[in-house]
Amino acid sequence: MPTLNIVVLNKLAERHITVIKNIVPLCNIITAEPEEAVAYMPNCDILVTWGWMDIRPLLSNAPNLKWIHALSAGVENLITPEIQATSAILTNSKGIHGIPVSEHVLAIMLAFNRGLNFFIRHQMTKDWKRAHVDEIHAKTIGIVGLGSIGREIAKKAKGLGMDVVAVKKQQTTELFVNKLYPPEDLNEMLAVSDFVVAALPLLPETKEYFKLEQFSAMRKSAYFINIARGAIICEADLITALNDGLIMGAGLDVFEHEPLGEDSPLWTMPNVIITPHVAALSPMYLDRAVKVFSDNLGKFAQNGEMYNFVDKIKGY
Ligand code: OXD
Repeated sequence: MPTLNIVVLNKLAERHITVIKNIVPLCNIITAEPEEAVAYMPNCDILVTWGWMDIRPLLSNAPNLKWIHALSAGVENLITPEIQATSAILTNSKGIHGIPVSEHVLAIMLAFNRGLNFFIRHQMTKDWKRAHVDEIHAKTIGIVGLGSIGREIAKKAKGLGMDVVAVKKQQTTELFVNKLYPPEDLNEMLAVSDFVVAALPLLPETKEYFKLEQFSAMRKSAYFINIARGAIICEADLITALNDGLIMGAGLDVFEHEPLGEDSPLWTMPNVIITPHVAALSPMYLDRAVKVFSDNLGKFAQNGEMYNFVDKIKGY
């Protein structure tokens, strides 16, 4: 096997290099910013990037490129005609997000129920104001999309005494879910949920999956949480739902346009918690992502069966 040239568009710690070299000792690993990476592309066999990066400028002089790997689960900026035209395979890091994203969802649910969105705002003005606080115990969480993230959310919610319902295409047996609904019964599930969590991948068929009809089907006392992708919802309809009191509040980590524009009314709504697309982040993120990459690298080097393939046309 000739030496593999791997270009990584992210800094790596020494321990990450060691993990990769333990799997495939015969490799050169170059970490570079996208602008510097151009110089390394003529010899590059494998490009490790993020799904939100625009790598098109790197492709024009990359005759040996065989594999593009995303350190993220999302690959939205990698599904382009330029990348589709290459013979390189595409993989992602799906499967490593369950722990941080589920903790993020719990943090948002607890924050709303214990009034933190209200209390933190009043702390700024030293205002001793009490407000209604509640328990999440025995509340119902409705999870839309039961992949590895949805399942981890279900497990943790169940552990906190919540009733868990979910929407899923295949009616599988799920250890932590009380009731599964088929996609056509989405609105029925929304009507029984105190918290609705969107954990769906963004695909052509899940674009604007949540519109005014879905927000109207939710309870007026319910909270909507989006840790998937902004385009899963119609943001204008969510704003209407919040303004008209169709739902109680929203916890949003992802937006139609990121960063969220300064003029978005969502910023100043007291019943909205905004986080800047950080739900999956954790000090452990890169360790886990490098493990996925290096496991797959071992298979690539041995012509074994790789995993986490992304169809470059379909986008998933
Ligand atoms: C991802 C994310 O796609 O964190 O990995 O959103």
